[in-house]
Amino acid sequence: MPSKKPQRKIIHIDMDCFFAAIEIRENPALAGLPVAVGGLPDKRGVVATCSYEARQFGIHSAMPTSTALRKCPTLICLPVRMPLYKSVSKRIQAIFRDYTDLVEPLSLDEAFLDVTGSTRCRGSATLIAEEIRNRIQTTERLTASAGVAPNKFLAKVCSDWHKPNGQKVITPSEIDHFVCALPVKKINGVGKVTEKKLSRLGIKRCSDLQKLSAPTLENHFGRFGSRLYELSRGIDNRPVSPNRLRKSLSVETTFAEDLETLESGLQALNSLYGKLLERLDEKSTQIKSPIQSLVLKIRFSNFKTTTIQTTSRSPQLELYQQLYKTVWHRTPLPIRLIGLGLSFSEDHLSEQLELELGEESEHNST
Ligand code: TTP
Ligand code: MG
Repeated sequence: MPSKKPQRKIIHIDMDCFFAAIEIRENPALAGLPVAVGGLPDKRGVVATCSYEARQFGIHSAMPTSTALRKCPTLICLPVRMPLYKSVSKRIQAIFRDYTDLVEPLSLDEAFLDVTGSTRCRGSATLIAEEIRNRIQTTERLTASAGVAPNKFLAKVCSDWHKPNGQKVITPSEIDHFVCALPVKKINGVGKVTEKKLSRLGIKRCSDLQKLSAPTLENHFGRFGSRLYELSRGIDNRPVSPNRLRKSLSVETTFAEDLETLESGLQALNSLYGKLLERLDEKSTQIKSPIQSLVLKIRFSNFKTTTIQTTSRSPQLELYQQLYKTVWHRTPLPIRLIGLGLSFSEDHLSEQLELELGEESEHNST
């Protein structure tokens, strides 16, 4: 048996209102003003993110831009400039990699770092997080927040704690005290529905959750129940995986005007299919397993959303068209959004993962 593993040191870094902060940096006259980045109101776009000044008006990500403008008529709405944000993202990730190879990006502005083995900053994760945030500030003129903890779950909760431009550390001895007081809605995966369900069971905080046995939680929440059992005790053994394998990929578009006919829908689907192939090509290095199914997502004019899928080993336009016709005949309503997705075989993923872990442990034992 291997000796007891050292307590891990995980950092979660999350940039503050990332897209908006970059736009404000590019045009300092916008500083202090309510700024949103996203789709335009006449195109029925939604807000991707907004400045803290805009958040004070109740504006948030995914809100229709037209609603945001009603809440704050002086809101400055800017279009998304993805290539610019990607270039910043690349540079901040290079800073992360200066401290450890174990960097797992979650999105353009967010990553987990495992610095357990790092000798930088005298091996102090707290100092590493501070130094990284200082470097981002100096080189990019942007602020980031960080969480430092013995696992991913707690590190992510902590990076949000003193946002913006703050950081919070939880040491191993503080875990119990911290999680007991933690509201369950802070647990990643507990959305409005689960929160309500828990609330009906009289559960508001993790200390309440701790009173339920694992089987009881599994009865109520299935597999997520056993995860709740662990997370409510501050336990999370997921490793930081630098080469996280992709399980799905999708593209979608919301139309300026609802599509009223089958033909217009099929036409839109054809061009979206082209985008899907482009994206598949872009992400090819992250995909290590075969395609398992094709997924079509449709949102109707009444905002009801449906998804339908079929098994296939390759992205085929004809199959998406068939799925589309099925939905159209089932629900003949104007269509607001079409999404095309691919899901990759999970069995293969776990085989791949085992293979990689096997190689790693072999490496460790030599
Ligand atoms: P977040 O980190 O969720 O948000 P944020 O960085 O804008 O703000 P915070 O200070 O609260 O961290 O997302 C990072 C970027 O991803 C965000 O700037 C824009 C983009 N994004 C979307 O495009 N759509 C979304 O629904 C969300 C949540 C984010
Ligand atoms: Mg962020």
